Amino acid sequence: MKDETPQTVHLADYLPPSHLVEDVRLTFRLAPASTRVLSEIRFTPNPARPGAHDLRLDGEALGLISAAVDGTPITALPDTTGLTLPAATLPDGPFIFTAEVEIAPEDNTRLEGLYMSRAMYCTQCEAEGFRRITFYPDRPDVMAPFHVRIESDLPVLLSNGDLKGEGPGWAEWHDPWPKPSYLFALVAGDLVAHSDRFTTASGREVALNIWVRPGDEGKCAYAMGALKRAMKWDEETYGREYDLDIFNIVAVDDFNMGAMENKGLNIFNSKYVLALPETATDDDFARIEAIIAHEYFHNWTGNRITCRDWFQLCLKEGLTVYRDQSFSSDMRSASVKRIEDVLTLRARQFREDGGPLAHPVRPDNYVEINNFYTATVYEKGAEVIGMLKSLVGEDGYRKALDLYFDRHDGDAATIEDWLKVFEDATGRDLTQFKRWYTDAGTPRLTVTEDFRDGRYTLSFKQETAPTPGQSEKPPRVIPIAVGLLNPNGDEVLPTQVLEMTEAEQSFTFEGLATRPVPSILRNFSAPVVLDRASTPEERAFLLAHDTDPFNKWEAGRSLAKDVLARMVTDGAAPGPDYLDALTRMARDEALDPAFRAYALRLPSEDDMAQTLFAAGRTPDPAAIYAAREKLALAVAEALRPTLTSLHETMAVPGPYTPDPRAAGQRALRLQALAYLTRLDGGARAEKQFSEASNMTEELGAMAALLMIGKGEEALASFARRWAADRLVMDKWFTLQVLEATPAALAETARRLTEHAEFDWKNPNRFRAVLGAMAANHAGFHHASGAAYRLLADWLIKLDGINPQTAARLSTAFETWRRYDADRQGMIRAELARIRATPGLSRDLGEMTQRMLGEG
Ligand code: B3K
Ligand code: ZN
Repeated sequence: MKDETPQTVHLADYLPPSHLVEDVRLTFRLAPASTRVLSEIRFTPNPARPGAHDLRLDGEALGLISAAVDGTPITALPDTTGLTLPAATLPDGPFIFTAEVEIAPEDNTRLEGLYMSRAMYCTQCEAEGFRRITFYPDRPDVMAPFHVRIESDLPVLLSNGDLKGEGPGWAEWHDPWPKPSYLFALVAGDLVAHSDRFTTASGREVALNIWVRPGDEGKCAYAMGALKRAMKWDEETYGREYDLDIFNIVAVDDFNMGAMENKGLNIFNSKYVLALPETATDDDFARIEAIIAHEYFHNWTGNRITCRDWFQLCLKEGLTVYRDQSFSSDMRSASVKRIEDVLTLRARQFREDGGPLAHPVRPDNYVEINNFYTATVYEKGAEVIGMLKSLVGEDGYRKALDLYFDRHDGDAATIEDWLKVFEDATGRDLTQFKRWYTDAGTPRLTVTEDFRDGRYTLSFKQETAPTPGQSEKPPRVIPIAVGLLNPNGDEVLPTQVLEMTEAEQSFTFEGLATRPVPSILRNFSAPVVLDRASTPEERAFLLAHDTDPFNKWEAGRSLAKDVLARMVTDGAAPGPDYLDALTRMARDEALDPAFRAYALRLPSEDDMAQTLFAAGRTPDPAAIYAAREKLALAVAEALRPTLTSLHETMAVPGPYTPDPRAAGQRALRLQALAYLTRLDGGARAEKQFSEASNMTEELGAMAALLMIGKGEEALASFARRWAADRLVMDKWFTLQVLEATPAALAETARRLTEHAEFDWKNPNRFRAVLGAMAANHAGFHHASGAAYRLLADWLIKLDGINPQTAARLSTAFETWRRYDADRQGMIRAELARIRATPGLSRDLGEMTQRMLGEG
């Protein structure tokens, strides 16, 4: 379907709704090609908008059968985006709007609104999918209680809230909590439940169900455990209890993203629910725990308090990511979790912030809001809350959050409301802090130092490069956590948070006997790029002695980056500082194995490209690849005895459990295996592959074999074993693409798109091949441009059926300005080709326009 000429929506144009909704009744008569939706909506004029106003109802791709106001049929006709009821035709006071529409869920390939996934009906309404179900003021600041009746012969019929009645062919649900339409959900299918119970702190009994296809009910125990841990954690940590008698989760195979927090009826991509030791990796288990928690936490941060408009998206997303990160760090190792979160932040958000798609945590304009569910809104949004907490302290944070829940329960709130509760609860002025929400770009923090007469001075300078639409970048308040170490390794100053508010600012520490070694930006206290000249000896010293686990890891990381950067330039072999430091760290049994695994991992190629570009160089993907391969081999050779012993000692005895301790050991063992496979021709990996009793080790061994080009047999046996499991087969597709050599990548990906099991309409499978292709840095940026062309071909094809997923994957091109003129020319040409496609969606249209820098 063609979209109309796209309109830009501006935050500055916000107006409260003309009418409020007091109550909604919906009846669904489900049929794949012709579902009837009957609605009865009680409207009342909004006192916040005095005077008589037209009522605009959103509605897209709806077949209008009939509509009436207080029983009188309306004469207005819908246009392509909705229906306007002229003020003159509306009563002065409350009235009831009724309508009957017809929709075709089986033809809905966009996976927005009501659609079908393998014979099951399900919905996705955030952000603006409800308007594809019926006519409604589809905006988050219109909140109402919903009554829903579902008529269908399917055995399981679900909607939000509590079940009010059911019989053969029907079920009725009532959600007493007023909610915006984006939180509406409906599911109907032949499903079975994995059930449990939870008793809340105040004694409410909650029935918990995870609904899946018959045959999958044995794969839900981990997700259920995670849900119960999340419910308890939110009571203990934020004082938030669940507020309905039933909590349902449904796993769906065709889903555009990870999961959705619909009130009382969360809908999940099955990938983030189903897990058994033999089908899911340790990383999968960790992600399931995090996403189950994330969606559950939205019940308070998102549902009970929602967003006034979509510009405020970070109000619920940044906060909820912050909450799920804190939950995971309480459940697991906090320091390892922090390393993982920063790796993601740099890989996705810094990348976004440094290119044409840079936007503030709270954007002020959009064409298609689905394009703003970004790493900036989510991950940087979470970092901003972490900074706020370190500025106001633990107690201040708790007081502010209590006030937020008290003051805004039931509201559709804004970032101004959010900051105001912090100001009121702590007395702190947050005017300058607000820039973190309104200004895009990653500040670069340059550090210089001076030591004389026992006085040690750290001087900082902050600079943020211009971003699209924002040329001025006034200084922000930056919390810089600093500790000082003596040259003998003792800490002379434990962590202290310096508050930088000026463009340039110095901080002095008195009474030091010797020049200290600073540990700056501990625990990554602000999302900035730290620029400080340092010697390899000093980095090795911090890797050995820093008491802050994050900075300890960071020291090893920057050491590796320095080594790699030199190797890229002059092919130099890695120096002994790095290899010795790495050996000592790998052998240090006082360190968590998961930490050691991360410290042994080399910086990714994309990370190196980002780093070189930020340092004013043009990254050469082929040179980065070659240098990284060479470094990996050098590490393998230099650490061979250590790695051999780690591969043996880190084997976890007994049956598989997904706990963080065992997972950390497996991660370290697999890291050792990956290096050793470069030396032993694959002997260990083959053995491990054939003996593996869990997916983590099976997949890790297969990856090692593919890496040295010896994976054919493993691939074949893996495919035989897992042919019937879609989620496991996604991994089979992905791994071949990720491990393809740069020259073979495009052809490997193309061949896989012709595989009988390549279902391009399933987002998981599409991403498993084309998303993975973009993640293979040297292959994607191969000088032939073949991968660029292949991706563009597929985006154009997918855009016609699923614009949201196409637009999301187009971000593979967002880094184009980093590279040389030839690559820039090729990518620009692909973006222009996409842009010129007739009937291009608003989603992909906006993305290509922004990436091309057309405004
Ligand atoms: N709120 C949903 C995301 C909806 C995305 C719409 N394009 C999941 C989440 O963040 O929890
Ligand atoms: Zn969320």
